Amino acid sequence: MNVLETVAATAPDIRDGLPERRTYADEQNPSGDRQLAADEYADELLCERLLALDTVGSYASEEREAVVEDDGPYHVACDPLDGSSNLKSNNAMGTIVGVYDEPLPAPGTSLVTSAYVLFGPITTMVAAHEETVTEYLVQDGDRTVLTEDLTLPDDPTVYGFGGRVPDWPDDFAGYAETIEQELKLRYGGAMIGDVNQVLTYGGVFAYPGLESAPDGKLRLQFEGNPVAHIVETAGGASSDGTRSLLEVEPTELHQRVPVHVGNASLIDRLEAVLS
Ligand code: FDP
Repeated sequence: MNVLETVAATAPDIRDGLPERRTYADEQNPSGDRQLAADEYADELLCERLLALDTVGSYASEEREAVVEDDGPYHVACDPLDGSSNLKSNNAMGTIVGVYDEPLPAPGTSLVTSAYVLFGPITTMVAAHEETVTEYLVQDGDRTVLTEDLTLPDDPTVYGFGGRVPDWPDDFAGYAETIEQELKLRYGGAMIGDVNQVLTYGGVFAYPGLESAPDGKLRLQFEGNPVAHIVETAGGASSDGTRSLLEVEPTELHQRVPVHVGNASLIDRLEAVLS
C-alpha cells in the first residue's frame, strides 16, 4: 500500500468513529486550539498506519508537538481532521496529507504528493501527484476515479474568506469589497470544504493575515502547502500575500501562514493590493 491508498483505507474508520467523538478532549493541540476526541482518534489511526509503510520515514501532524521518526524516504504531514469544529454542527470536514521528500519542516517545493479527503454527503479524495490532480470517490476504503486531470474552471464564481471582518487589515478588506461585487459567498468554516468549492466552481479562498494575528490561522506544513500544491497543480495559484505558498521558507513545524488560493487572475489581483 502507498500513502494515498492508506489514507483512503482509513477514511471510513475516521468517518465511522465521528458520532461518538464529538466532545472535547482535555488537551489543546500545539497551536493552542482545543482538541476534540475525534482529532486525537484520527491522528492516532493515521500515525500508526502511515508509519507502518516502509516508504514513510516520519509522521507529523497538527495534533502533536514533535515529528515521530522512523526509516524511509518520505515524510508525511497531516491535518487529521481539518475543520473539526464543524463536527458539532454536522458540516463538512476533511483530512489533509502532504508527502514531502525532505525531513519536516520542509518547503512546499519538496512535496511529491498532496491530497485531501472531504467528508461531505459523500466521501471524496482529491490528490495532486506527478503534475496532475485526480478526484476519487472513496467507498469502503477503496478509490474509484471521478475526474482525471482536474483543473479550475476559467470563469470563477465563488469566494470564501476566513477571520472576522473587523480583524481584516484595510488592504485585504478593500480586496474583499471588490470580490464581493463579482462572486458569490461560499464559506463553510472548514478549509477543505471551502477549497473544494473553489476547485469545483472556480474562485478564491483565503484565510488572511489578521490585525490580531498577522500570520493568520492556518499552518504551512499541514494546510497551506498541501492545498497550494493541489490548487497550483490544477492550474490555479497560491500566495502568502507576496509569493507562492510553496516558496515560503519553513522555520518551524507549526508555523502559521496567511493562505490565499484560487484562480491565478484573482490571486494576482490580491498580490497587487497587498504588496
Ligand atoms: P478548525 O479550527 O475547525 O479545524 O484548521 C483550522 C480551521 O478549522 C480551518 O479548517 C477553517 O478554514 C478555519 O479554521 C475556520 O476558522 P474560523 O472559525 O476563524 O472561520
